Amino acid sequence: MIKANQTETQDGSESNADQRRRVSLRQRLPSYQQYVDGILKRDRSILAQAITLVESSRREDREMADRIIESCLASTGQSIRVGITGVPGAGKSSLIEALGRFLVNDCGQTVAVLAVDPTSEISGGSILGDKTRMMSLAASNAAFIRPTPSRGSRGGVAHHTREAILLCEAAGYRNIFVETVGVGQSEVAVHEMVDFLLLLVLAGAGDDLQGIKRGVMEMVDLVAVNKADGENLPAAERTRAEVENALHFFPKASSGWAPRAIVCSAHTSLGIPAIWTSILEHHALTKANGWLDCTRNEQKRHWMHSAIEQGLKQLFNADPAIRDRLEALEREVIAGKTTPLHAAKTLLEMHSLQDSNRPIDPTRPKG
Ligand SMILES: Nc1nc2c(ncn2[C@@H]2O[C@H](COP(=O)(O)OP(=O)(O)OP(=O)(O)O)[C@@H](O)[C@H]2O)c(=O)[nH]1
Ligand SMILES: [Mg+2]
Repeated sequence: MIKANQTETQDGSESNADQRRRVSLRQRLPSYQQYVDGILKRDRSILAQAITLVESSRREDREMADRIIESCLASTGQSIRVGITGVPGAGKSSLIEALGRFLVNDCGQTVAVLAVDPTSEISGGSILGDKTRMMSLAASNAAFIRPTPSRGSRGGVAHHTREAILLCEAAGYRNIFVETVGVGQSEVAVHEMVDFLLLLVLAGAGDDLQGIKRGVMEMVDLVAVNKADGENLPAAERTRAEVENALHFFPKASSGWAPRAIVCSAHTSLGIPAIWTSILEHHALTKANGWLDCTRNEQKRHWMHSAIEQGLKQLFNADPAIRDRLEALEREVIAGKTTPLHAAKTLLEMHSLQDSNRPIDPTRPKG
């Protein structure tokens, strides 16, 4: 696509000046080796640029991102990965900042924060709000904050964030926090990439657990009743007791960990050390009993399968013959002339038939 500040020649091709500008812009970008060296040396600016490559939909960027991640793989896996979920406004960002400050300032730890915010769906970029809120944490070299566009889909969150986690680990960040949008499927997506899931709730949540689905309660390792400060404290304590009661009704997790409920305040830092203690105890337990390795292996397997599914879906949707036929079949389904299942089968058969007739690309590496 030709951008607004580019000129187009009469035949629609890029002008020489534009080509030179684009090449010079590319030349200013780090080389593959500079990316890898920069990440391993914890150059935060290079790390941020590498995550931008991961998020890019351009083919060249994706290829570069894949090469970088492959080269960094040996330096990954050493962190504690924590997902933080909860309804909008529960205080997830504020709590991550308080926890991050505690870890960096009081425990000498390193922290990377990958936040996912629904507002970025509209702007298509990063969210400033969270970053501003997390500013005091972001000032430290021991911390890296990266609000990531969610792209409005579970897939978007999952693939980019997983890769961003690996890059942050290669940069030596030993604690990775992933903030979810707290709605729909995002908890499931985050649960599939972290070791520990922290659910933030607010006072009063005990009544109906704020509509939190049973499935989510089964995944959490710790429930923290946030905003337990000022006159809110007694209500938060009551909610904590109710949540703890509710947790007893869930079957014991296969990790051997018994989920807990505590009160906390991102504003007064009440409960922050207790949250950290829980995370460390969970890590020690699951490392010792083999659950951590087992889960991470399972997560990698799942990641591979979901990438295959996504890739197949992209191939299918990009097929012009399918696109044409799809609309006609949609109309037939709506008019009751055929069933949805039959229409789907017709399209899938069309696609697989085309695939088997497609010549094998000899330029692609074998094996
Ligand atoms: N009193 C009190 N207010 C808090 C606390 N934590 C967060 N808040 C306030 O709650 C509001 C929402 O906080 P955020 O940290 O943005 O919440 P969030 O869950 O990240 O919100 P989204 O990302 O929009 O879902 C802000 O106005 C915070 O100042 C707390 O511990 N006590
Ligand atoms: Mg937030």
